[in-house]
Amino acid sequence: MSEEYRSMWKDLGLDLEAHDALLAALGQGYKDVFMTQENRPKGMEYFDFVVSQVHGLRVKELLDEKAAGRKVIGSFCVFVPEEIVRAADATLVGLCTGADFATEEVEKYLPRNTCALIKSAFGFKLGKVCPYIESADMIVGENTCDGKKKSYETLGKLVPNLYVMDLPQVKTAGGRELLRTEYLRFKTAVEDLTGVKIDAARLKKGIEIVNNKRKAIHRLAKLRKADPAAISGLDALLINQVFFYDDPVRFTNSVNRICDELEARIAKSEGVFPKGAPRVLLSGCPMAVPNWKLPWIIETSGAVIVGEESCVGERGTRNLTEPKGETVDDLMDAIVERHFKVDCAIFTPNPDRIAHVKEMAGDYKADGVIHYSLQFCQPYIMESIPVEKELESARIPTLRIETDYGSEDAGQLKTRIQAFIEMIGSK
Ligand code: BJ8
Repeated sequence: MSEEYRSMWKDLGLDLEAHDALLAALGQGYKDVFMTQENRPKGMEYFDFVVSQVHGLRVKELLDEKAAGRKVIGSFCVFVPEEIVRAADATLVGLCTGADFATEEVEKYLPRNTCALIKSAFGFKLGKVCPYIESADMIVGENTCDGKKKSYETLGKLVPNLYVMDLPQVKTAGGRELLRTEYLRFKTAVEDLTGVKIDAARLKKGIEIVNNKRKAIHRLAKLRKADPAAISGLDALLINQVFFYDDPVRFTNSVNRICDELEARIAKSEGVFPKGAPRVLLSGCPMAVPNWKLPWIIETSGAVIVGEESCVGERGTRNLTEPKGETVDDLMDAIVERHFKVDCAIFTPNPDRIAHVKEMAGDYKADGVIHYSLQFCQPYIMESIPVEKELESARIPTLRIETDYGSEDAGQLKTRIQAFIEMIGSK
């Protein structure tokens, strides 16, 4: 990395030595997982570049935006409405939560049996290795699972600019009203931060930009129904991960470009896996960069992942915000309506998610479903049992996995997954 970037990281207060070690590990992990795949679509070069520049050029772009008077907002959850952030000419970035870092230090603040995703957010902050958390003008936490909401009480003492959004846990009229109240409060907070008054025209523009990004992802998802698969699940997951931090318009164009290429591949029956390879749907907790362990094990065991029922995947992107109405009130209602459909496991009861997993398994012609929960994630671990029951009653084989970000269980996971793939492949 250039001297320019090193001084940028220094100015942000990063620990350069720790940061070098993180980048080296990330680079090596990326090479091992992504560069060993064969016949990748050419359009993946763009996403490879974005990942290689995740702490470089992209951070510089954000700092340039800040220098021009725009604001950067960091978030940990798909309930934070990007439409509102864009409407104020600000940029929303997903904060790093996909790798262990500074674990010893983290466990001085959080119990050991906290999920890896929450620990990771703390590790990047405490280890001083995340340029996004350091450059954000506002960090949004949300009251979702117990782990996250209690951890924000502590995170608020470590970062000066934490804003906590309350969220409903039931899909009732009262739940919807709470979401609406909180989105209006968030809109005011974003206006105060940016000094931009959000009017209907700005909201419409914000909705359009974010919807276009989601539509491009829908196009990609549809192309994954092909057999042979034109793109690996790993590469498709990577695109879904980049969704959270790339420039939205550039991202949309890049996804559409790779979709053109995939359409041409499908027309020629060209695939990255042989026709008839076992097809797996992944369902469960979100997988943030660089959490690629499980998909890598699955795809190096001969199966192709054809979809992700996850917030880094279809749960996060499947619904569009209908740009209905001409007033700020109408458009805010549309944003509430859209996000109220997100079927995160923090909701109780949560029948929509179970129905969606089943629907996706059918749509993507999955031979089996692998349900992935992070250890200590009560909402998804609890929900994995009714998900499995429902799928098994529909004769869809299901494997429940609980894991973390470490590599210690990789051998054991490989054995279980290979057996599962063999079973679904022989059906
Ligand atoms: S809308 S899934 S992004 S909350 S893995 S921290 S649930 S203990 S991430 Fe999520 Fe928003 Fe829901 Fe999606 Fe808690 Fe589980 Fe950890 Fe989790």
